[in-house]
Amino acid sequence: MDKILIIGAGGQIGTELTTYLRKEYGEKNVIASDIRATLHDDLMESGPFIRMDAMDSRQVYQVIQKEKVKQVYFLAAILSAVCEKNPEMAWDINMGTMNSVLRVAKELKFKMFVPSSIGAFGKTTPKDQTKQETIQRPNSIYGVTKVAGELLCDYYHDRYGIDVRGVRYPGIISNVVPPGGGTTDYAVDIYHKAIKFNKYTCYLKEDTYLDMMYMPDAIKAAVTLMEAGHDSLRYHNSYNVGSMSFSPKIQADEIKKHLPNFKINYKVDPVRQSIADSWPNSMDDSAAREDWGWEPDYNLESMTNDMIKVLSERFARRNKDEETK
Ligand code: AKB
Repeated sequence: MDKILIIGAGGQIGTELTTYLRKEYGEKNVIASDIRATLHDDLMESGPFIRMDAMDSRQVYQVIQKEKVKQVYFLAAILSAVCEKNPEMAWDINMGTMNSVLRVAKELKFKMFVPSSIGAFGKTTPKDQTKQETIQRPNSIYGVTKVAGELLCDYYHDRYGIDVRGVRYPGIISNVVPPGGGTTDYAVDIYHKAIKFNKYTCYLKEDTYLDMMYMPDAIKAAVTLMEAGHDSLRYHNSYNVGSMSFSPKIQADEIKKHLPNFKINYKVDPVRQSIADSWPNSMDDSAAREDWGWEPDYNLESMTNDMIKVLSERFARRNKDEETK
């Protein structure tokens, strides 16, 4: 079995992907790494962990060579809203870490997964059923790093033969680790606030459509693409993948089917609204479906059923634990 390294294992995708891959490929074969000194107890206890600064290519080289790693899931990145607060840091971290790991890939020749995002599109991109190949002139610094990252991965593939693959993720919704600092984070927070308080104040306008995906599908996309035959891939990296597209109002209406007293109101944050307005309403993912059999399992209805069930049970358990303390 190939050894797998997850870079950024403590993040929103990394946490669940590490757990999934350890179950699938064996705990010892999946090494979690992060710049943080320690991760959630479950991850620390279920398999190996290495503290690593992905900006430091010497350190990355040493870990990958010593552990004989053959596959890397590269998930270190700062999300769009935080990027906008400090564009210089956004460039340094998002590009610096990717550049450092790609350089090591050139020497040690491992296979890589590097995600891009709907953030790689911009105001001049056609908004509905956005094509795989289309205008990419993003207006946010996050988007600039995403397009530059896509191109850099293409370059390493074409010039050095590195098998680097990736998808353009929509906003990702998870019930395990909350996202940090994205434009699409409202779509997660809304479930927490609906269950706890029966109300939510949204920072995007009610009719702002965005592409979204439930975490089990996000993991499925990464793993299915990594397992696909190399020759069936036309694009290698930056495949559009979609599963659902909705606005805050539509999501709130779906939540009301479970919590009829739920109320949503709106207090628009101009920075995140402007980023959301520049992103697609929905992506055409036919290339991913044709080349490697992409097919999501969840839509808004099934995701909402699951989110409300899982979170309600968790909050009830916590309340009970508090009472018995
Ligand atoms: C963000 O909102 O920044 C991310 C993304 C869509 O890439 N969730």
